[in-house]
Amino acid sequence: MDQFISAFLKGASESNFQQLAMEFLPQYSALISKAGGMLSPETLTGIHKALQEGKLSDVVSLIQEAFSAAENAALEVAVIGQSGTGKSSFINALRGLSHDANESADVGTVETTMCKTPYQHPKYPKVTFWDLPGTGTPNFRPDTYLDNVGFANYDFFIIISSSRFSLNDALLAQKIKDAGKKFYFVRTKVDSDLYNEQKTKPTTFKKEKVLQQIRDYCVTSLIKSGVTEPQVFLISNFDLGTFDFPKLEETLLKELPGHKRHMFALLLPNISDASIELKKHFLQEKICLEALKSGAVSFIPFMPFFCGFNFPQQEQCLKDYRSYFGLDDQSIEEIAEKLGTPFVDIKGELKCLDFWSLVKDDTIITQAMRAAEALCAVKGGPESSVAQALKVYYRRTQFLNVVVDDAKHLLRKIETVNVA
Ligand SMILES: Nc1nc2c(ncn2[C@@H]2O[C@H](COP(=O)(O)OP(=O)(O)O)[C@@H](O)[C@H]2O)c(=O)[nH]1
Ligand SMILES: [Mg+2]
Repeated sequence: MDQFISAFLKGASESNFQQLAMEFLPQYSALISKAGGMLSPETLTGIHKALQEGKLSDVVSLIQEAFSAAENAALEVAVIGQSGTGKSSFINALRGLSHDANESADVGTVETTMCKTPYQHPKYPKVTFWDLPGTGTPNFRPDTYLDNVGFANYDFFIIISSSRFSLNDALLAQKIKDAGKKFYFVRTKVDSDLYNEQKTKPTTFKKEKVLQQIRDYCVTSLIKSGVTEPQVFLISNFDLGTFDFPKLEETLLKELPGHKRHMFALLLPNISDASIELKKHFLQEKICLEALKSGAVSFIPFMPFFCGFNFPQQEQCLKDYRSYFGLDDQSIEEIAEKLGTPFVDIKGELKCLDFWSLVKDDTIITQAMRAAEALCAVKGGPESSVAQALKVYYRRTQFLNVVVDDAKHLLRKIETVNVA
């Protein structure tokens, strides 16, 4: 069991609240991903104080409020750049859509208007990517552009270029900064820069050197245009797993508020083992906080007994995890088509699709009972209620591990086919 949970349950069963309060922040820091977690600094302070005062009902409501905030969080992402720089491709990649999918943004069409277009995330309707064209058109005015597109509505701005950043890009960045918003420079198409360099200078070609040159060139031109310490992320929309996209993900996650961070982490594409692990971290955090919440309920006198996790709820939980990792039926069908492998063959390789064989595994029950006995027997705590909470914790963890293993397995398969 996670140290975070066992320390909490042990402390609560012994009513050792000072100890619990002291351990809470370091335990939580060890639990969350390096990009941060879902609890805001205010919530953490609140939980710490509630523990110090032994007010478990406050702990329960603070965690519940954090869950609701994360569930209801909306995210509006602005993607700015000239026509042809790869905005639509970038938006499609972040929405997990191939360019030929029905709902995808048109790629390769020359943009002649200044109209902004919203693209909803197919699985997270509260997340919208805004395609903001027009920065390269003669009508573009940096001083009025942000007002015209309603800058206050966006959480952050991605400024895209596929060659060098223009003076207009730098002016926009300054305006975004003045408006108290965050911006990130993204230099697309580095795959074709590398390809061209290798073709023209086959004997002296060095990948890292070319990438450094592109980065230096972008940074220098932005500094000349007045941007202080610009950070530029080099990416290929055709290969998000390489270059700086993972670093961009991590930076965006770190700089978002906690409740938005959780949702953004879940919608990121599963492009590498590292991104699958990152997502796993966020879900593990939620599982632990759920267990902590139900565990706390067990120790509140006269609180309604925590009532389980029935099969439909378990099935839904597994379904949600599958969806986060792109293992829902529709995604598997699309992958099967891409790989040219029959759907049933791929299904046969994935353990997460067989709900009943997973729930038949009763080692989870045994584990939960043993853990509850060990934790509560000391002071004769409310053992059965804690056992329930732990059963849910173990079941969710089991589902998560199986889904993560399957996601990695499928990724390996896709990579093998791409290399061949
Ligand atoms: N090689 C390469 N081509 C890209 C990349 N991103 C976009 N493209 C291509 O660049 C063209 C313009 O892309 P699009 O997404 O329509 O750009 P937009 O006009 O800014 O929306 C299309 O032909 C894309 O396939 C990339 O990272 N690498
Ligand atoms: Mg476009």
